[in-house]
Amino acid sequence: MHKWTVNEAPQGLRVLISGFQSWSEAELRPLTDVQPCPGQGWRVEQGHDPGFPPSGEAGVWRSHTVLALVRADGSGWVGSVGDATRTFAQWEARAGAADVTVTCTLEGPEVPVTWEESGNVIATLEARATELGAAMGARTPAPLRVWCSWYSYYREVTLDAMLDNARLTREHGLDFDVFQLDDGFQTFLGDWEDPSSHFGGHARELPARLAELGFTAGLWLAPFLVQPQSRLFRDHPEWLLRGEDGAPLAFGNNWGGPYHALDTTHPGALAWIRELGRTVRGWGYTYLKIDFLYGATQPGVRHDPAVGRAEAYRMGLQAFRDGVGEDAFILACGAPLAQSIGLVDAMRTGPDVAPLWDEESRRVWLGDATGPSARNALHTALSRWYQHAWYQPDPDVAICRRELSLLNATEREAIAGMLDVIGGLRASSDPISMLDEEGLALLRRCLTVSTPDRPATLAAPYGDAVTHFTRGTF
Ligand code: 9PG
Repeated sequence: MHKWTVNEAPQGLRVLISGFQSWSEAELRPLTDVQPCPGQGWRVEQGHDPGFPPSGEAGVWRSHTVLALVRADGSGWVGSVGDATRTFAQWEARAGAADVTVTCTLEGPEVPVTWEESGNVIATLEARATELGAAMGARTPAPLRVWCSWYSYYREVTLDAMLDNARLTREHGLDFDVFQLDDGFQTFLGDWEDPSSHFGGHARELPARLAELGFTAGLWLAPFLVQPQSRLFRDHPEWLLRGEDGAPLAFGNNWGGPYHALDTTHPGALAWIRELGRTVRGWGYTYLKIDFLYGATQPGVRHDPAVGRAEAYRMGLQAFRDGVGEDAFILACGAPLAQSIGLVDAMRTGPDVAPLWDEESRRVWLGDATGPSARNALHTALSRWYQHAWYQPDPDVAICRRELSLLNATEREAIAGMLDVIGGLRASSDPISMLDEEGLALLRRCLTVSTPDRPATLAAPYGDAVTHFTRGTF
């Protein structure tokens, strides 16, 4: 463990943290505040690293890969690492009476760890992020404009809904590059080739139909997850990550209950992941949104006990990349961030957007800002601005419709403005037929690709990253 003491009163400092995976909070907060930690175990599994969860203690903040302490004038200290391929760097800042103790624990092989004083935290963090990206061969292709089925059709998506929307965007001259089918086309996680009863076709029928309309076909998969009802679960229990008791580890709570994960150190599981990639590529999909990737990092008993969690994750990701090919575009989601650099093209850098601004009950009273809301999605993606050196950021979809939404006009505008600052992918999920003239105009604006911006300043009195990213928009 690396350890430093900062001889400065904690009351004058703010801390910048980045949570474990896409959906975990990233934020700039007064160091003496309490780092929120969800009370329910499954929410810790789904939004954080159960091996290094947020502390829940006043004045104790945990962060992954990087951590910064910031003085009122924007100067301070930056902690960073030189490599993340096989190592989790677990940072903690602990406020004392008149000083701060900072530690960095490496889970995995030793890597260079740097803790440095900085006259400008923004500049130093960006420089270190750029170095880490370069060391790990970051892929930052041109950003794509994506229509995704999730945020309006959810699991009820059908083949017809995909095609209707694809046709309508052409009629309205909306410039999407990719039409991406999300969760809902399959029966169970793991049985990707079995269509759901409501889908009205098979996922393999879509790419050719989209190609006729000039679109790249995109598909959502959770390649490391296995539902207990699936054939995969029944046929290959030996490929599953196990708990200390020897039983397949069940964690999280989605799709009607907990789920399992593949043990990505098992050669059989790795071959299956590679084959899954090859299969969907064979169906014609060249854009893959691969989700719930953190499943491969859960603490548990693995086939090869010599492989650590970060390395196991990367082996699984590499197998998928090998299957889909070097030229496929991979968007990772629910994924450990720095450990994905070099293998993915884009990364969701926040929790899900939802057609509502904030869900205060969950965020404030349950201490969990990993839930779906426009506020959580944008706040977190903004607080990770420096990560554009690691992959194309995906701040999730804009919402321009007025139906099926609780967002007001100001909130819809605010989302558009923040997407402009975050840069990266541009996406929408709106059923095109729901958009009036105003909605279409806003969507056209949201599909304009921009360059990621940096915060104007990290100087006090502002504590909230959102208030820093203005560029004069609001
Ligand atoms: C499909 C969705 C969409 C979405 C992803 C991801 O913590 N949770 O329970 C939780 C559930 C779903 C979720 C995120 C978190 O959404 O981010 O874009 O693809 O899966 O199921």
